[in-house]
Amino acid sequence: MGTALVYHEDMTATRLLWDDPECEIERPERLTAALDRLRQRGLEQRCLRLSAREASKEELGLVHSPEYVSLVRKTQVLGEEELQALSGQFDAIYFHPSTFHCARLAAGAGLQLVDAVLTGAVQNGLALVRPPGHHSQRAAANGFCVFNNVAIAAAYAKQKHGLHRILIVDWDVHHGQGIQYLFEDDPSVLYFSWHRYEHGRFWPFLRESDADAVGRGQGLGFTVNLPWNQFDPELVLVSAGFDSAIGDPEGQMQATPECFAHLTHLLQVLAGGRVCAMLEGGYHLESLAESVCMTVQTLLGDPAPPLSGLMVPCQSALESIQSARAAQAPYWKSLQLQGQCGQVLGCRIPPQAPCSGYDSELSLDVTPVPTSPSTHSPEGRPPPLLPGGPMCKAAVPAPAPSSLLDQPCLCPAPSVRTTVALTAPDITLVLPPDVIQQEGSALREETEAWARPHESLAREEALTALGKLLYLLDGMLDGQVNSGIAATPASAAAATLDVAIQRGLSHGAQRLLCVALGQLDRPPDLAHDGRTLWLNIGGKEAAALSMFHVSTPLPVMTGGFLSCILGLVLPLAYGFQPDLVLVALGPGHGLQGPHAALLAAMLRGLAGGRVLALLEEDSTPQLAGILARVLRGEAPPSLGPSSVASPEDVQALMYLRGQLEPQWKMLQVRLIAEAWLCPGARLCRRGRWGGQGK
Ligand code: X5A
Ligand code: ZN
Repeated sequence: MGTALVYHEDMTATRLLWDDPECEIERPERLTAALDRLRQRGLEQRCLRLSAREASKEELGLVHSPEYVSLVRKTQVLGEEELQALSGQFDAIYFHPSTFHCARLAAGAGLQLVDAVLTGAVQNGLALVRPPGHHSQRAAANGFCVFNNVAIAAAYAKQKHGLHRILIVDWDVHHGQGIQYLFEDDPSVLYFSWHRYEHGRFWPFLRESDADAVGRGQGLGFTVNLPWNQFDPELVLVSAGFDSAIGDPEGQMQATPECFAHLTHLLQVLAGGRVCAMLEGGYHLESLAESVCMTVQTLLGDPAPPLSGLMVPCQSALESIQSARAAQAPYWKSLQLQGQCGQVLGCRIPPQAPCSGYDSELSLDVTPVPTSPSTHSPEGRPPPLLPGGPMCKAAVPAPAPSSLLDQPCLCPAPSVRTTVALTAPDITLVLPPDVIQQEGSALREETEAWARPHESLAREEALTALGKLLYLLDGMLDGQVNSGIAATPASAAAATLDVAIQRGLSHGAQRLLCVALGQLDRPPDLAHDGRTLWLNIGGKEAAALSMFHVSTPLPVMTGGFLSCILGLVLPLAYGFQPDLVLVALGPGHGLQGPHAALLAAMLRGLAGGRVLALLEEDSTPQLAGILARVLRGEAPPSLGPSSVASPEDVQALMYLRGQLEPQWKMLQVRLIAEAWLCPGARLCRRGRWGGQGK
């Protein structure tokens, strides 16, 4: 449906006229560097270009006082000395004669983006603006921010479009205290911010930036200071600051540009993909330009490049997340449930920060597991054979900022994004136009050779399906096709999956993640060499037979399914860093289209989007269609009002997390996100939307 890019050249006019080391980093080149890079990459050309308009007085009045707006208006006619004197009344602010015009364009750009997304003209978009907005308050400029662009957009989406639940994600390195103040008693706007804090020693040095600020009045629980979130929102606004990116002089953090692709990708499963990002901070021009490209590329639906580096949460991050969970627990049921289970099972944050993505030594093994660190530690991996695999950027431990930025991304986009290789032709009817219907098949002889050991593959229909699957898989492994869907007769599902795994491993995949839904047993001859992570959702009971062989029952409730994906599948998948993902919907998988779509959409964040979905031949055309759309980059449909996880769901999840946490460090992250995914999860809230589901 498209991505909007909202911009106006006039916004490069405002600049610092005097000497001020604190403010000089907020300069016009921030916009031109980002835009130039978008052009160079051909990304700008793929967007719907919108020219920013000025926000009106009434629109600014949605969050600012009339007195403040007229104060800023008057700066247009002030001389340099007066401008400097007025600027000095605020913290980290400079005014320029063009400030009022620029700030109105910046706010207006956000409104245009919201209009474009909410009228369905586009799916999502980015507003490239300055001055930024998230520090600005009802009657005060602050931290380079004059009007609060994102807050105005949220108030406008409520007022003009009648929305009731808006999520604001603020990934700028600074706390957007301005947005927090404006919505702290408003339960219809969930403000989530992660930011550098340093126990109050990082700008803006505020006590209320800590995790225990949770909102007030009706808005208790709707201010979340720290990591990730959601409450089945209708719209996602992003305060997209890139000053947490590597090389930034303000933030001094280490986020690689790829991180922003993943943040964007994770947000795209919310609100039916309606994501409006607006530029906030970001002061290292190179890093800013790259990070903006990653964001736009992901908004356009391209798969996120694999993350480099160690997948290990650091101790202080774990502590921060824990504080935020503790502070939020009174307001969100699922946090309470899991808190209890976690204690019972003794899952706590370990005292020492671990040093590798996952430990090769296994304590709970029933089956033998590999112990050679060279196969298991991310540092010692063999180079990938696949184009665009996780090692395509030659990840090294603790990469130096400059070397990371110097390396061009070596992940070429395959010429074909998604291919569907189905045996029942009527399914083509529901496919999007750019999804290719595969005609080809692997050579008959080769197919037969792969099928020989499997009785269930002897039948002609099974062989035909296998030939198509092998052809598709080879296309993916050779880098011609990014993702695909194949089908097989139900009776041959397990054997077909077995062959797909063997073929993938022998044809270049270094690490293969297999997510098997329904009654699919782990292939008996699968080697325990750590190259395959087998995850069965639909087993009889929760069991971790080894760190690479995990089985869990299909969750009963939608909330349980979400927790399973967010709290188990994704942490394991991100820790494993596969370069190929197989997701198989086997006999009795019981998944509805939207659930399957969400799973596929989230798995698409792995392996550069190299995901092959295997369906049963008698699956509905709708299921194939929805998966094809998600795999080519469309947002999955919203799950709608959903139930919280059942006690059994929570227990299975907590049991597995407890078992696997010593090996898979990503599991140490205690999620906050899942609490917001279910409207029913809200505690202590009547009226508004608390009791009525939506
Ligand atoms: C938007 C933004 C930062 C102000 C830092 C002042 N403002 N030291 O990133
Ligand atoms: Zn910032």
